[in-house]
Amino acid sequence: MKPFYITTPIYYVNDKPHIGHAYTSLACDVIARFKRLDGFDVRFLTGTDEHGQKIEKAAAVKGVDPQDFVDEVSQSFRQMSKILDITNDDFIRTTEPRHKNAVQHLWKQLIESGNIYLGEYAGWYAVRDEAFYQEDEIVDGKAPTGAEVEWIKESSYFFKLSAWQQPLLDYYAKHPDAIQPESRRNEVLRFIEGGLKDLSISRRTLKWGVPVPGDADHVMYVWLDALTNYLSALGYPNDGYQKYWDHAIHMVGKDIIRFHSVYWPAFLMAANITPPKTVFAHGWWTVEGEKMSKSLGNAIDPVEMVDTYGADAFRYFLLRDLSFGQDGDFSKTMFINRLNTDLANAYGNLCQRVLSFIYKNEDATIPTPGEFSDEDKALMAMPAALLPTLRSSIDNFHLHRYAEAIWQIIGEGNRYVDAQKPWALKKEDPARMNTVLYTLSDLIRQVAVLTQPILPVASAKISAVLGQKKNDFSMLEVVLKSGLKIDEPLPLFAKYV
Ligand code: ME8
Repeated sequence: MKPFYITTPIYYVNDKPHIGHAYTSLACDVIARFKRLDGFDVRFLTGTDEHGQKIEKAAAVKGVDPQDFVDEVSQSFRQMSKILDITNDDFIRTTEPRHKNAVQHLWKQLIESGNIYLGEYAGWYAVRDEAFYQEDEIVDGKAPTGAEVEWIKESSYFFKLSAWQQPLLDYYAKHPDAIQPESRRNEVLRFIEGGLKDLSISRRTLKWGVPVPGDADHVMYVWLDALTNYLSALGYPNDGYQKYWDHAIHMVGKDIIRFHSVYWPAFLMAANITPPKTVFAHGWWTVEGEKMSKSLGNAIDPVEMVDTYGADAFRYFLLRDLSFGQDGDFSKTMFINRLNTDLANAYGNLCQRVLSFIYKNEDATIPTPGEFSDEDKALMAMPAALLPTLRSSIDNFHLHRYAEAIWQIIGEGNRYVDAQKPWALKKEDPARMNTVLYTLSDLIRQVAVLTQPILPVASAKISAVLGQKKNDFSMLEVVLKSGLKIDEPLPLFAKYV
């Protein structure tokens, strides 16, 4: 099986998860689930970023020890994965020994290759972004991101980022897909072409971090520490990490593209490791037209959403509503509309109409079909025929098109029910009714295979009703068994006002 590696950013544990974190994890989950169904050997990683000044401050504000603080908040991110039905294979925390060992090893590699030197940093630092800013980047006394900055002046180790300007440009010229979408790639290239300055990669005044090997007065810059999680979770520096590493896809929000597409590949090249295959930066969610912020208290809590609407509904909306890569707005009205229109009315209704009809009128048994018309055959062939399109929507990160394409088939299914009127055929032509019901059941069975990456809960329910145990894409090649006893179908999706 071909290896496949996908990662979310590791989230800061200064606060609990919100819709933005859920979104990135969910996007990765859809891709990971699809690839597993499509026969890949998938490794899907998420986790938490637990060091640095931001976390140290957040713990201090609560008056707790940083380790106790991160232990607690990290749990809420694990919980988010669980509740959203996210199928990560591993959950890495930067406070784990396996991670600290890996980062210290990487540091030593950078020393050995002559990429680190001791100097003095004097400049601006934004704790919120955990980022250094140049004087000319400061706007009205703030970072370009709007974060507060403070002036720091201290002894610091530097990474020779300036030496990697040309190698990075050469690398991206040879690997045009390494940064996606294209607008982000252009943004990164412009930044690199603008000139790279050496990067401060240690702090003396901070205690909450991974100690610099051989100099206990310094801890590592939190981004060098954090980025290395993608390797430490694969067992780096032990042999064997390359198996997945060569196929790495980092999914990130557009806020952290520079760290992933400039600093990270430079650190890697300097340690003689190939850069990640792809970094994809998706867009930004606002809520009812506003930026999410603590002061507005408008963050959408994934746990509350799932408690109220179920994991599938939240997953479906996030994935379907936003053109993947673009910014989007979460509006309660749009959310409810989507659930009612696409889930309850379109998909739910198709399943309920057909399966309840069989349950009630056909003694809960999949009928034996007669001769299929061209239309019947065309309908049953649609899901398998869609697979190449779905594959390309996943491989090209057009995630919103995934559901869109399947819902066209669901629309066809509903039109077919309306046109064939199985309830009327019951008296007029029972044999034809059997063929129609069989055709529809087979369509539903296959659609449930295709919807698994987005709607794992509903898909599992449909497969259980239809007694289908295995659910990978090979199930699109088999035919539904007539005479199969089905379980009572319960409504899949609620309707909301
Ligand atoms: O940056 N819309 O962690 P973080 C869309 N620890 N996505 C959003 C979002 C929004 N409004 N808000 C957050 C960090 N995200 C570092 C990463 S990786 C080595 C270290 C998502 O907790 C998006 O993926 O601030 C963004 O990049 C990430 O959460 C930032 O999470």
